Amino acid sequence: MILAAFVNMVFNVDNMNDPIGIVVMNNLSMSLIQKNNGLCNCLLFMAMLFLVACDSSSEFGGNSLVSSRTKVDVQGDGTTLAAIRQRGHIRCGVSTSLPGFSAPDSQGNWSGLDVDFCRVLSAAIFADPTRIVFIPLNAKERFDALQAGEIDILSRNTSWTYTRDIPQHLNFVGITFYDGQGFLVRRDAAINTPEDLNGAAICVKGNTTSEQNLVAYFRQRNMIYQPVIFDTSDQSLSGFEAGRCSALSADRSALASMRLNLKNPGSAVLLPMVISKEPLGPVIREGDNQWHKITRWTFFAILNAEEFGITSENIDGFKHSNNPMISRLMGEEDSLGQNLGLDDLWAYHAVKLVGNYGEIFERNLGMNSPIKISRGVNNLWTNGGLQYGPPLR
Ligand SMILES: N[C@@H](CCC(=O)N[C@@H](CS)C(=O)NCC(=O)O)C(=O)O
Repeated sequence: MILAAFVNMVFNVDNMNDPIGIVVMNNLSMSLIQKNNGLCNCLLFMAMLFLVACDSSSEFGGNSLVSSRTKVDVQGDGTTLAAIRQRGHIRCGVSTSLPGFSAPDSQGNWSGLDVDFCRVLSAAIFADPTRIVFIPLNAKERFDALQAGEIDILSRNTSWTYTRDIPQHLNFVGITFYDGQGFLVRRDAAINTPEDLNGAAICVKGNTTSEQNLVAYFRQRNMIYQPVIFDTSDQSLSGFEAGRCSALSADRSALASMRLNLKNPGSAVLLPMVISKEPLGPVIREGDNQWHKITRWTFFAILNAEEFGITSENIDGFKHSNNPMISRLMGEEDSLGQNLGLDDLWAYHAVKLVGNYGEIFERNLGMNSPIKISRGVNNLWTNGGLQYGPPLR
C-alpha cells in the first residue's frame, strides 16, 4: 500500500503521452552566542563550560552535544577544493554511457544531468563550465575510485542508501533525481506485472541496488527468478535483446534511456510498476566538510534559481533585486560564496553558464529530449514535486 502510494506519487503514468508504447514517467558551529545579548551570552558560555566539565564520558560514548561534536572528523577538510584549484579541473566520475544522465558523443563531448551537475560545480569554482575531466566508471568501480581519491565527485545515477552513506563512509550531496526500479519487457511477451515474472530469467546489472532489490522483492513474495548478471548497461541490454532473459530490471530512468538503444525501441515496453525508491544523487568522500557544503549548496542554488524564475537566459535582469534572497544568489549581498571558499559570483556563474535545475532537467531528460521523462516528482515543491532547495538566508 505504502509503496503503491509512493509509486503513484513518484510516477504519474500517462499512456496518453506515449505514442510508441513506453510508459513515460510523468510525472557548529553552533551559533549559541547571539550577537546582541550580553547577559544571554554570558549564561550560555557558562552553561557550555559546565557541560564540558561534567561530560566525563565525552570522548567515548557520551551523548551530550559537546561529546558528539568532538567526534566530527575534520581531517581532509578543504583538501578537495585546494586540489581542484591546483590541478585546474574537477575529476568527475560518470556512467560509461547512459544518455540523459551521462554519455559522450562521437567527438567525446559529454552531456546529461549528471554531467551538468559537474559543469555547474566547475562554473561555480572556475567561472568556466568546462574545467572537468570525466572519468567513466562502471557500477563496481565507482566507489573504489571515489575512496581512492581518483575522482573528486561521483555523479553517476547513484542511489543514496544507508550502507553507502554510513559503513562505506560516503557523503551524498542531495537527490538530483527521484527514481524507482522497474522492468523492461518485450511488447509481445504478455508480462504485465512483476508477478508474471515468477520463475523467469531477469537481466540486471551487478553491484547495483537493482540487483539487491530484485532479491528482496522476489523473496518477500515467495517467488523465484533467475538473475542474469552483467557488468555494464550495454551488456545487459544486449543480453535482453539476445533473449537471455524475459525482462531487464534497472532504475526506470535508466530503462527509458537504454530502451532507445535497442535496435527496435518500439519492441519493448516499460512496465508501470515501481518496486523500490532510488534517490539518485552525486556523492563524495566523507571527511571534507567544505567540499560537502560547496557541492550541496551549489545544488540548492540551482534549485532556488528555478524557484525564483532565474534562468541562464534572464539572470542578468535580476541584478539589484529588492528580494534579499535573490541578491544573495546573485553575489550582491552577504558573501555567500566567500563563506564556502568560493567567489561571491559562484551561484551566478553556475546558473548563467549551465542553468537552473529545471533547465538542466528539461535539456537532458525532459519531454523535448529523446528520453521524454516529465518532471513529475522531480518538479519543485512549489509545483507539487519533491525538489526543495533550503533557503539562501
Ligand atoms: N541507481 C543504482 C543503479 C546504478 C547503475 O549502475 N545503473 C545502470 C543501469 S543498468 C547504469 O547506470 N549503467 C550505466 C553504465 O553502465 O555506465 C545504484 O546506484 O546502484
